[in-house]
Amino acid sequence: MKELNQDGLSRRNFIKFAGLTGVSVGLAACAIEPESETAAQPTPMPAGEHDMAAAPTTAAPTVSPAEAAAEMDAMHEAGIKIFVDGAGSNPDFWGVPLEYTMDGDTKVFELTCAETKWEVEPARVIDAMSYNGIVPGPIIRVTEGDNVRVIVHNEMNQSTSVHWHGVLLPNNQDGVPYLTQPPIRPGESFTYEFVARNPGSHMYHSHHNAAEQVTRGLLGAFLIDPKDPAHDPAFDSDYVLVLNDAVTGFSLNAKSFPYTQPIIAKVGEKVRIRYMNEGLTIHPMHLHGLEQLVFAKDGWNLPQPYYCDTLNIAPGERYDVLVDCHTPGVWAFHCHILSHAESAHGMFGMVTAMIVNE
Ligand SMILES: [Cu+2]
Repeated sequence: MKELNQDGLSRRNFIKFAGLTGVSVGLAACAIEPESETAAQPTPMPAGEHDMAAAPTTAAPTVSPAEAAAEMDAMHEAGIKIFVDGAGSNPDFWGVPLEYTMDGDTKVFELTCAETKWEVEPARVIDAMSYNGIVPGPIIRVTEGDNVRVIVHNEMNQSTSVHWHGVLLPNNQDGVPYLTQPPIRPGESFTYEFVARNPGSHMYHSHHNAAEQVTRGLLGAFLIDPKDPAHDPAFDSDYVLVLNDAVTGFSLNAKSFPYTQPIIAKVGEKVRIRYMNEGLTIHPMHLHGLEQLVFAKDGWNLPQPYYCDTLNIAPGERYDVLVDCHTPGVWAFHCHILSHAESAHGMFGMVTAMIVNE
């Protein structure tokens, strides 16, 4: 009997993954290659199939409502256990800084675009496009007033370009093929150069076949620190949270719950979170138990910061928030379009937590 239940569980887990990637396909139907693993999945699972009590199989004996409820609970619990056990195990989740060299007074960065595999979660490895082999790409961080040079190498089978989203720069550095530059063809390199004028949380991403290239992973954070630290409110820790969907599925920093990482803080700390939406749809990010002070939009500090618990982040938008960790506990933190975060099989996708320790 026990063995049959375990079989049933793994079968349903398989259905879960198929169903989730099916949702992604719905969002990105025009953006992905028919032969990709994601596209090969069926259409979204009908709502009724999420209902454990309504999902008998010919091989399994009849499951009582009580057994079905217990099985659903067990799947939820199993996901939470993976998340809690994995807390702190993947510091790279929060971004890898891109090293630079100096050429005179210019900071020189290098990015290589390549087609790679990316594990959104162990059961789902996507055909990604990446900068320097990771999704999101490495964090480029400079200071207001810096001279910046970024050399981009294209090792992919498609042409590409890099757009510096939100950064004020000369038109010919804006990265839009045929509008401001030729595309960077396979095997070619292109050098961008500009002065980092406007401090704030910006992004860099492909601006060529972008619905495919960005949702497959050609994206990253471009942070310009202000010359005067008093420009921003004081904070103890600083996190970039990239929202994505379509090819990566509903993901935070290109990982899906329970393989996301929690923010871990101490009571009294002030945590800065930089939201960036690189997906194709809006994501309202909801933090339990702690208010979010929104102090910047698209890199521009707000004249009147405001508090909220749920912050709508549209594609292309960035928001900077400050969280005062005044109450200890494990606070759920997730997209509040519930189908991006939870099913009868447990939480998935755009879910993490903020752990505030005493
Ligand atoms: Cu969402």
